[in-house]
Amino acid sequence: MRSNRRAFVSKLSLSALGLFFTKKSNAQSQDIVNNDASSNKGPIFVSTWKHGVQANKEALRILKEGGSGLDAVEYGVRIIEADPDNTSVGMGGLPDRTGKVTLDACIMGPDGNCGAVCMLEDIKHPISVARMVMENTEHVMLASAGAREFALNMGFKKENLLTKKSKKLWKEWKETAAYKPIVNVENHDTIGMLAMDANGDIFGSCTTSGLAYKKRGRIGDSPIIGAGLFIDNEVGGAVATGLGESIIKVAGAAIIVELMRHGYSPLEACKEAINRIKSKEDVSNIQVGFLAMNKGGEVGSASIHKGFNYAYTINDETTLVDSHYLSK
Ligand code: SD4
Repeated sequence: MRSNRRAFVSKLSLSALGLFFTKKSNAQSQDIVNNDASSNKGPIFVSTWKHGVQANKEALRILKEGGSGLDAVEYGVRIIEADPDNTSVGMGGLPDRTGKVTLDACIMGPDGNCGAVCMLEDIKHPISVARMVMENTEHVMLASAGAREFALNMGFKKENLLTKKSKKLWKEWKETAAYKPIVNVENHDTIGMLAMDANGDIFGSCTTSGLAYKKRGRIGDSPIIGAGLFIDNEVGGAVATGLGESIIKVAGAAIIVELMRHGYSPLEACKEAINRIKSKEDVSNIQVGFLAMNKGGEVGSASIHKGFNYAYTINDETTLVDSHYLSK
């Protein structure tokens, strides 16, 4: 059940926090508990992996310029979708085994509204298409050719997403064509973002090209509300990264929010979700990372293996925080 191991960081000084998390390489990350009364509302941003630093900064900029929380989580991750050097999100994402880049994304707001696209081809910004599904259709998710047609009708441009680099990597892969989801940072770096605005409302987004060299038609957790992302504005939000099949099997993001509703801290909830995966399958070659934020602005994360990290932005400062991990 719940442990009381919490690092209370009062008057949160982000530079100090950076030190706290990077000083000891073996140190396990704890919940970030925000005791600063003036800032237990937002803006607070967290996003998965190192590229989250750039995404959070953009999200903060959008919010400061008068954008909504939804604009912030959309435009924050668009920066990563547009980066051709990033091989697991948007343009430049590694293709499926037939050489096609297929993108998955979803977005969710504090009113419980959400939108998603999966297996979207030729469109660089699936997160914006997901938002349009939410705002301009009576549906939650559009897939494949239908999603593409919808995007083109909404004015998105058709683009080739397979870059020289990703094509070369795919061709190299084809020489052996061995498919094995490997545990390493390079192979798993979906961007999932959670934001709390100045009203304390919570928003989330998640976007990915999915697993490299996946079977054609395969969809992971990232576009699935409740697996890759879930928000309940009374409780908090959670996002996931890593092997989607394992995340879907435990309804990862939804279960974390539900655990927080029942009093778990974000860290405890993420750890419990990881433990559920561990109780179901051999995780020696699987990486999953969860990241959560509650209504108090507290943040926590847990992964199966060492190596997962996330960007944390509060009071205009951004820190890269190493996740708690559960394998020895
Ligand atoms: C998927 N969860 O498609 C995604 C992959 C991922 O970091 O997170 N990569 O299963």
